[in-house]
Amino acid sequence: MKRYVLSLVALAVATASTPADEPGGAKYRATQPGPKRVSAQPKRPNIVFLLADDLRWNVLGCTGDKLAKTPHLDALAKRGVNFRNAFVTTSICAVSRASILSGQYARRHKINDFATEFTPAAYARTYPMLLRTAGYRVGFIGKFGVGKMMPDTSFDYWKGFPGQGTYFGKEEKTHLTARMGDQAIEFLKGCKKEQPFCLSLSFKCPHAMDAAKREYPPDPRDEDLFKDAMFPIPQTTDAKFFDQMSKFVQDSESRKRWERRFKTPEMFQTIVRDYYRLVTGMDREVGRIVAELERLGLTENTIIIFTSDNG
Ligand SMILES: [Ca+2]
Repeated sequence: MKRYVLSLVALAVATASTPADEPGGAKYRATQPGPKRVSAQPKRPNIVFLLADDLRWNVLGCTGDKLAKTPHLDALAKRGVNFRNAFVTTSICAVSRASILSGQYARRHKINDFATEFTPAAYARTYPMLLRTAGYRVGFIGKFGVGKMMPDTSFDYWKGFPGQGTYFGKEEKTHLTARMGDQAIEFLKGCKKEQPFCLSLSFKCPHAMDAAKREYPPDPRDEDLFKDAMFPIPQTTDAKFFDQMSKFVQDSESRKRWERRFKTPEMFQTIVRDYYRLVTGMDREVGRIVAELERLGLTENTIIIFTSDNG
């Protein structure tokens, strides 16, 4: 999916500016007749880029899950394009996010851990910075996910944070996902009709609070969802598959997490119900953002992209 996503963004940038000394620019047109222009400047699209964290591909209604409650994402998929044959090239947070921001595979951007930063030159070529250079108002909300130094001053609107974030702060009663929705609406309200914008919103949801007592705490409004649902246990949970794996896989971090989350059928149901509640909470905020775009009369010229860093 990411390659398609970044293609769209690159198209927006290409539309935004044509240097005068390149073919197609002013000097070239002065000596060559060229094609007739229909209008001086096509209206540049706004972009809302929504990124989930650790969202499995198949836990949305629009990707075939009959138990999921994701009406707003399903509606987006219905009126948009659902890329059904898309792949994350490097399925871990920071590396995947660096690919999304830069449009490059890991072997080229060379960010292969959680501490490495973009070089200043590479950061200037990320999609938000290219759009900003092209005149866009750029906003970032949520988990930045690449390096530890936050590029807060390079955005017109910044509500990003380093690390993983927490669903509930010490004093904070509102769920993080809902707070991010509030921030997105604040950003949209601050936009002006004459300036295109790009909002990047990176949910924490539905990432775990690793090793917390409750690892996937939902919005209190969603506590009652899925209470009676029984989620199907994957066939590959059977020990005969695990026994066939090599020792380094059997001893891996994944197995430790499986032990504390999925070891018994009861643990599996408890964790998966919370995970689906978190996804529904995220869906609610997507719905609020789309409703705000509609209220502002911006839906006709805004590209909304929804994807995940890894599953
Ligand atoms: Ca992730």
